[in-house]
Amino acid sequence: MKTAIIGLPMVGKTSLFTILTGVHHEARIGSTAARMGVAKVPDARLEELGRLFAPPKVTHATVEYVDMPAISKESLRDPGYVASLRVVDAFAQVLRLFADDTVPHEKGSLDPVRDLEDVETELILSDLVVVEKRLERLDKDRKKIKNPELDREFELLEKCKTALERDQPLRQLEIDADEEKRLRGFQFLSQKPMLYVLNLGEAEAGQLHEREREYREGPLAGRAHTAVTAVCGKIEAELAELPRAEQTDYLASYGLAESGLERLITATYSLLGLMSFLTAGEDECRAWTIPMHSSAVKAAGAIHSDFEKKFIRAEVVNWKSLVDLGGYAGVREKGLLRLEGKEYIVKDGDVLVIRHG
Ligand SMILES: Nc1nc2c(ncn2[C@@H]2O[C@H](COP(=O)(O)OP(=O)(O)O)[C@@H](O)[C@H]2O)c(=O)[nH]1
Ligand SMILES: [Mg+2]
Repeated sequence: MKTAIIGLPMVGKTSLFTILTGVHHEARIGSTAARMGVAKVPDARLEELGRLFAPPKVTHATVEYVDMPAISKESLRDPGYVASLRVVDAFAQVLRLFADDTVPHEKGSLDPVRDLEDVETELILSDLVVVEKRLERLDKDRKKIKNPELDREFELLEKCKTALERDQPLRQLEIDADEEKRLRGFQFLSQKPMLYVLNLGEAEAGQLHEREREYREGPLAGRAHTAVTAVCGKIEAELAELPRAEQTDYLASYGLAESGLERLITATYSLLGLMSFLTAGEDECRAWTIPMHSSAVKAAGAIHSDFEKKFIRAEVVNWKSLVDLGGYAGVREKGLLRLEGKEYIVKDGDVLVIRHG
């Protein structure tokens, strides 16, 4: 699962990417290369299970981030740049709210809603080119051969075209599962789920949650398949340099209770429709990523394809019960370790033991 960090120049994309993934790279101005890094999904449940079982390995779920050079008309004309955007599952768009005279803003003033509309327009125009080309092709083909499949695709793309011409991103289009499937191959940019990341200045750090709510309920409300989160890039960067023991105090000095990065990663994870289940034992405690509403047999497959093929049963217990009762013997005694079959829908925070042939 990949999320591209996108936005205008000088809004803090690369800074955020570096703090999220710990990947440093020298700035290559004008380069259109996308750069990849991996972030651990913070998980307090996993940490507690790790304390209980004390295994040599505690393995977090991960999300992949791609640091993209700024979005512009020019960059979107570069096929390599567009290809890097197409393959991701979601976008995190950094919106600049921090003021800093030493770092000029492309447009000369701070206006995050203007900025996001500008980026949206570029994504929409890029999709419109693809839609129009395909419609032309379909038009020719339909004159040669009668095929209801072609007609259906034509109608669907007409619907997309109408939306795009009205300046509406495709993620807002109401489509059914069949239409979703037909559109998937195009990897339209304006169809990707979007996380808006408000990058605040230090002075506003204490009002992080208020600002986030203000935008979520105000100008960013009612946009399908989007989410909003606020961070203070400068503070996060300084935080990343501090030993863990000092981090809480440092956050508190700005009136903050938790790191914004953890919320950013969690928001990405849920925007992508993902959740995690856990496995826990003396060898390893680990969080695994699966789509929400996955069955036990699919969860088994996330661990190993053989587990999916030779699945017999899953033993399931909530992580909290396991921690509170001090391990498997405790939950078994209380009858809290349940046997579930293939079709069981795994819940966030379930600990699974897969029985397989
Ligand atoms: N004051 C302040 N400066 C920032 C913040 N985030 C980034 N910058 C600065 O803005 C400049 C551009 O940052 P960068 O992350 O490279 O932006 P990008 O062009 O969007 O990738 C750098 O000089 C950063 O130090 C922030 O949250 N506050
Ligand atoms: Mg950058």
